[in-house]
Amino acid sequence: MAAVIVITFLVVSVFVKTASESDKEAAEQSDLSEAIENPFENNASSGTLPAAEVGLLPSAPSVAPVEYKVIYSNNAFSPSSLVIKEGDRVTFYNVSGDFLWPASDLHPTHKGYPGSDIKKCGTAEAADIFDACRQMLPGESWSFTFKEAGSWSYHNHLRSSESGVVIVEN
Ligand SMILES: [Cu+2]
Repeated sequence: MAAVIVITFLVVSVFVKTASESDKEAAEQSDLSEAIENPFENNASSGTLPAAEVGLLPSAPSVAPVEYKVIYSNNAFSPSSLVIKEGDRVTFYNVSGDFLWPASDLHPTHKGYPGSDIKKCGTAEAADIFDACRQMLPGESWSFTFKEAGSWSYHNHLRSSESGVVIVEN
């Protein structure tokens, strides 16, 4: 009887040992296959490159639009001349104590920038023209995105001798 118990114990022990070793092997194999797959995961699986590398590619798209500031104070725009790229945005800040109404030349029709016309103020098209279409209070700002290349002079519609220019390159 004792011999049967000992044999049973040995058989069970061997089985347990074998099972735990094969689990361990399986776990190691799994780690190994992950280690092999990982180096390719970034490039092949997702199809994208890390952001830092994108700019180095010759076929990379042009840089993201830039936001520029023009400050109006003391009856003048600063900078009075600004060079930007197509698609960049210019925000006019009224930091003076007066009203401000930046708009495309020529005064008073404002038709210099393509599509602009003071007659469009108050219509659905007002958002697409180089014209604030309103008196900006002290402390207010107004932004316009330049989609057309060219040299676009502008003025303060309330005092048309106050002027500046935005040069848009493509
Ligand atoms: Cu005007």
